[in-house]
Amino acid sequence: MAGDPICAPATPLLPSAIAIVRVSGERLSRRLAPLLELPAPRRAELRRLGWSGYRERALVLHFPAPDSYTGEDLVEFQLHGNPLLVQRFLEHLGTLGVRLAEPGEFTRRALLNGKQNLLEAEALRDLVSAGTDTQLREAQARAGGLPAWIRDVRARIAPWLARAEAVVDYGEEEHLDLDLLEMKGDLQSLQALFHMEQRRSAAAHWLRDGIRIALVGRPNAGKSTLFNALAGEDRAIVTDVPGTTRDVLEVRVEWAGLPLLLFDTAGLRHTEDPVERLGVARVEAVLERADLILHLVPATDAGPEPGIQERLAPFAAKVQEIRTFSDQAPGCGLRISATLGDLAGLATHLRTRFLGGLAPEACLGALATARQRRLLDDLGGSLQALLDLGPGCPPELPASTLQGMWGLLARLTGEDRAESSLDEVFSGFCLGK
Ligand SMILES: Nc1nc2c(ncn2[C@@H]2O[C@H](COP(=O)(O)OP(=O)(O)OP(=O)(O)O)[C@@H](O)[C@H]2O)c(=O)[nH]1
Ligand SMILES: [Mg+2]
Repeated sequence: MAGDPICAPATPLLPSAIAIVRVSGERLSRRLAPLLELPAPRRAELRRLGWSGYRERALVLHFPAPDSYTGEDLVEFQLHGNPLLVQRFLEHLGTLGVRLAEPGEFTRRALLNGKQNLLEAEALRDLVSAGTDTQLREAQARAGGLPAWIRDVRARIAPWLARAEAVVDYGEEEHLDLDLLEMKGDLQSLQALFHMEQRRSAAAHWLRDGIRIALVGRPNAGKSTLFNALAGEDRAIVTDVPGTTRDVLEVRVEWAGLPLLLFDTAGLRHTEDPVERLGVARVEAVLERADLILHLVPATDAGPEPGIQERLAPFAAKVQEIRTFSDQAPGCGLRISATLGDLAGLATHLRTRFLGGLAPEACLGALATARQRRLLDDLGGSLQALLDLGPGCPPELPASTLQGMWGLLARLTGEDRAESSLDEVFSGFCLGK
């Protein structure tokens, strides 16, 4: 029920200097009266709190409705950062009729009270979990309000929607007509806009989610050397002994402006060594989960080993062969020398493959989540259906297609509050957000 008082820790339950507990709901000054007198709006004041034998001095902030994060009365308590103390405090709030919030419930209320749109809410969720600088910037760019293109699209289709609906409702008695050709001519240019946004969002989704890259190849192909070079530190052991790497190593890095999750693996070969065999077996799971499998083949080899190619065949669409040891033998194609630090070809390859040639900066602010991209694709499909309408079609067709597009935009921004799509978004939130 919107408006019933909720509370949650806004900081992790770990020993720390300060723990923040948030409370949101209607008429909080009355609800919390047995515990404290709320300070003046937006003024931090110290309060002595006492309950069931516990005594705490807390800094308290009060944001009366509607000027708060949730749009309701909101109170923040800064307590000493002891998890047990926070637990006891939350329990006491429970006795005052303040229940524990669901994950994302504060932000959900912000959305319902018009404080935020759904795109901003999703961006805030991603901001909290961003793990690299690019991911931070990507989430921040999306947190900055409604993208201008959405406003433009609305402004462009609104008059046609109104006209189409008028023709459906009063066309006969008022002798109204919808000039299909004129409408299509006017909306045609949206096609290029949608294509561009789809391109940007296909790239932005990699910036948001990160790219999982598996390094595979025969023993001594240079996998661990490349892994270390990309990680910028000596994470994996490198030797000229074949079979050095046994386990799967994992590192999260930002490289060439891209957030990468790298996996170094055991060299693929038939081996009697039981430990190495286990390592080779583990490669399979990495191959499954990878977005890109870099098959490292030394430039000094005649070519890739057929046995390995066979093993990678089921993943062919995401396998890229890359020649290592470019400092030791001439050749063409994608070539690197991790020991010389010559990795420019790989950077170009990754940017082309995952960003479609766009610069990372050009993708900032684009729609990036799976939900958003689905709706964007649907919008593109609806526009195509509209442009495909033949002469003489009944006005109900363009009217319902335009209504559909209007509805998709509303689902994108969260103005359409279909519970299922909100649940999808807020299930990913942490407690207290
Ligand atoms: N000259 C040259 N040597 C390289 C290059 N890459 C790796 N090496 C050398 O090749 C040897 C094997 O490198 P690793 O990175 O351990 O190879 P690996 O593929 O991880 O090997 P395993 O873990 O045994 O499967 C080391 O002596 C590296 O210094 C390169 O690009 N050029
Ligand atoms: Mg290795």
